Amino acid sequence: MAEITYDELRLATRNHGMPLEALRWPITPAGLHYLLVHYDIPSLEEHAWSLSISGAVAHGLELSLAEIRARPRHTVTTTMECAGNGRAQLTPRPLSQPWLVEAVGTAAWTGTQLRPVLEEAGLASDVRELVFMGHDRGIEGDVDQRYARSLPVDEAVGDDVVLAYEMNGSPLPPQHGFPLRLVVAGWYGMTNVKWLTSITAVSEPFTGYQQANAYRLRQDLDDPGTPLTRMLPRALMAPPGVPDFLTRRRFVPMGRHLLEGRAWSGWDHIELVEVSTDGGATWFPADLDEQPRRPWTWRRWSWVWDASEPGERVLQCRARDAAGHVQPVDPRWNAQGYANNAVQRVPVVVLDEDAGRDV
Ligand SMILES: Nc1nc2c(c(=O)[nH]1)N[C@H]1C(S)=C(S)[C@@H](COP(=O)(O)O)O[C@H]1N2
Ligand SMILES: [Mo]
Repeated sequence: MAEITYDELRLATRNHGMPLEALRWPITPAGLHYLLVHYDIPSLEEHAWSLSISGAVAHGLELSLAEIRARPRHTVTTTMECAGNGRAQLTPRPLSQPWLVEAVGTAAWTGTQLRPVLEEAGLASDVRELVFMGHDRGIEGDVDQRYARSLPVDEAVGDDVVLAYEMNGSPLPPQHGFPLRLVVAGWYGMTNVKWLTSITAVSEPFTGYQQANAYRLRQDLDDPGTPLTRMLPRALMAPPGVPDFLTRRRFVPMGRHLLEGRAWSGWDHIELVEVSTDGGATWFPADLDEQPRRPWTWRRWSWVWDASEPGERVLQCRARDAAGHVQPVDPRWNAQGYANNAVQRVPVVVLDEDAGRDV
């Protein structure tokens, strides 16, 4: 891999991935959940904040946090993954937050469903999209902007679209969107607008930067491309054994090892996870735990590996969802480095402990 730039390093130290050993938890503790913040984390105070719902609606609404909390509670447990996850493994590497595979986490988001709020506001019959705007402001692609994304109406009224004020049972931490964020279960991370301050009903497609320039699959920047929506399937493994501090290369003793991890897709439930211990020449179906109630909550898999010979191995895992999406072995390149769900590779050294080194 070409050396990362200073700008990428600075982004990588502000934002962080989920350490892969956290795949062992069904719900990712807040501090281990990945984090992606385009600009600065705003310091918002509950009493000085409100959510406005306006645009092509019969009744504009202005809701305080107390009013939102007084509405019926709804929790969605969803795996959330940044659309740029896997970007750093593309060649040439699109310059942005240089994710390897760790830009993921699963949290229980509690708030109130968006649909009844929209019903109360009364959407005009020609409304096509809802625009969700965050409080955070910055400059990107020479455009001074507040972070904003839109959703088509038929997606916005889905059961698992929530105005969330809690993460894993506690108020949202500042970095994850305090006091309120949008959560659209199953969609790539960028959809889940943090520090939400306004929702605007519009009858024309929204052309803001994060919609029309970013988060599109395209081969070059002149190509309008197609917008990213739901997460493609991915299986990840909690790397076995112990790591070397600097290289993160893994060391395991000879013998049997439980390989385990989780797999998810925003399209449908995971129906197959396969494991390879010989660099992809042969694949074995893993055991799958029960799929959680919703397809977009990751599903645990496990498989016992008998490491019978010393030497170097490459462990891999790959998932297929019930909609037929699979993971490619080699990354598929696109200009901004999105949706790279190529198969994870975990190099491991199997040690013959009788021959010396003890782990
Ligand atoms: N207001 C706002 N919302 C945002 C972002 C942001 O920078 N500002 N980043 C988006 C992106 S790209 C991702 S991947 C997710 C990350 O959510 P998390 O940091 O809670 O994991 O938030 C999304 N929502
Ligand atoms: Mo993201």
